[in-house]
Amino acid sequence: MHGYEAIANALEREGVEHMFAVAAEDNMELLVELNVNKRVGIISARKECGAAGMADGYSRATGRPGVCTVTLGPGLTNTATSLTTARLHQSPVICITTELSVLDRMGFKGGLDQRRFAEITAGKYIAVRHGETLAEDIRLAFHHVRSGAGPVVLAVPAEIMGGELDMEWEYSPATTMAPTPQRSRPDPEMIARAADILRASERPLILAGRGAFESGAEEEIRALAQRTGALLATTLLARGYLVDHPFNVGTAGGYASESVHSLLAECDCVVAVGCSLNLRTTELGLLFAEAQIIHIDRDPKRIGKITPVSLGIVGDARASLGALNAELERQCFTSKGGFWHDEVKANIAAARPTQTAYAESPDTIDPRQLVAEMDKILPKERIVAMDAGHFQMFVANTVSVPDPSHLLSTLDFGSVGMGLFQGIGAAIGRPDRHVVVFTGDGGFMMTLEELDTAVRKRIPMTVVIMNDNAFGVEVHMLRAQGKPVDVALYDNPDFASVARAFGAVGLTVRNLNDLQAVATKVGRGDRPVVVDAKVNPGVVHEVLLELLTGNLGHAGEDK
Ligand SMILES: Cc1ncc(C[n+]2csc(CCOP(=O)(O)OP(=O)(O)O)c2C)c(N)n1
Ligand SMILES: [Mg+2]
Repeated sequence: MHGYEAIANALEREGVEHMFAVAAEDNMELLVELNVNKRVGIISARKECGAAGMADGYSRATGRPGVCTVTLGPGLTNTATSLTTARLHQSPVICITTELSVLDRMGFKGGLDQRRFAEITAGKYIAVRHGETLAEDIRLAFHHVRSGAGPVVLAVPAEIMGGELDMEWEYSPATTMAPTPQRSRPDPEMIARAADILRASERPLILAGRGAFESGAEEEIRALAQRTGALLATTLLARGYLVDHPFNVGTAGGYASESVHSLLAECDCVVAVGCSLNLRTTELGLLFAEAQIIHIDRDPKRIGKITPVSLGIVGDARASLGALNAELERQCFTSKGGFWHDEVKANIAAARPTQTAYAESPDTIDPRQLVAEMDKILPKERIVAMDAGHFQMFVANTVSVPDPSHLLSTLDFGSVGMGLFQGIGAAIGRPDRHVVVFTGDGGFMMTLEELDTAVRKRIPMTVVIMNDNAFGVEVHMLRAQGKPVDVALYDNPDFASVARAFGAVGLTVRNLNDLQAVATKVGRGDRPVVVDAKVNPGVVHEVLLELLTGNLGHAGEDK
């Protein structure tokens, strides 16, 4: 048996259904074997950063390992930004590459210390040592990513990949080694201290992040809010969580409306659960500066990492909140009502649908109006992938998702250009969902080669380019500094024509009328729909304005 046949067998046994790839002389036999004999779908990307980014999007959308393969050396270096993004999100991504024998290393494709490269990007490098350890090394790679430790580069020496294995091949999947996932229970001492803080609080807030959603803590959050009269808020990544709760004010931080913002600023205690308490949520730490913060997370390294807290509780969100509820019950605690008053409820309800006065212009659409209209047009069962840029703030304000697991934010590494890759990967993993990618014109131009992959794979996704003919963030920053903005201005090609040349549907939007054509195309057919939305470059998001002027404490629009 050849090494590539053994690897294909292992991947099949691990349940891999799709392989994101850029073929080269060192991995092509593996790809053929997977495709022909194992019926694993091969998603051939145009460039390695795309393949790795798609594997990341696939894993985010499905929760399963996303596997990609690239050639050694330059193929691997091309994955740098995608693997770093995956590491910062702790995505279960396995990137399979090869290694040259020691003698070859100085020559063709050899000028890279792959271990060092992989350790600073993906975080982990597993080099297969011998044919005899191949099974163990592959199993270790799957065990690593399934344990939540983030991505790994698995490097197979070229002579093992292409050579004959001198042994019986047997593979048992990594899942057989892993313990059943367990909930980590909090220390009762810490729970008692949290109860003390909550008893002394008059206006508590429960701030729920993606971790709370993933741990299934909804019932416990509702019960704790009822018991303490707490206000509820979520992080941006937990968008879509607890939306029907009358005391949920929506996204905390800069995206909150003025009235909601004042409510948040009144809190004297924050139970932050399953969230990072990043600077956007806390408005550079100013929003909850006076409050006692209880931070609950199963990973002790995340507690208090960005924002100082009064008490850290290491534990699963659901188990910890359950214990906190039980402790307050044991103490027969009844709150004085906290935020749970009709007036607050009415304020929250009134703050929700903000009627925005949109900027009028003959050739462009207000970005807020565009996102609001797209929110109505897009199928409800959607996955939203947001690229990074000024435009993303409008998307974050308004676009809705069925629950937090349907929102892919690529901001982990702050890189522009991950949105299209992750959207394609998500669409491959979740064909039952409509994927929409929101990107800027700058981000699209950095990544448009993968539009070809979406067309080739007949993915009926939607790509909305919020086109201001600029690196908008830089333009607004330069302008705020009184400097010329030319370095950040770009004349773009006609994206609708570009899309059609790729074989996608291409549409241009300058006004509400143009959106009617979009509504007739989205979610139909077997091709991507690319919307070149000419957005009004004069509309600057309030969160960006705050950052530029340093005038924090003011609010954005909507929720
Ligand atoms: C890979 C990468 N390059 C550059 C940047 C710096 N940067 C941040 S936002 C931005 C503008 C991107 O332009 P566009 O996609 O058109 O979005 P806009 O801000 O115009 O809405 C740039 C270049 C970055 N974050 N990542
Ligand atoms: Mg732009």
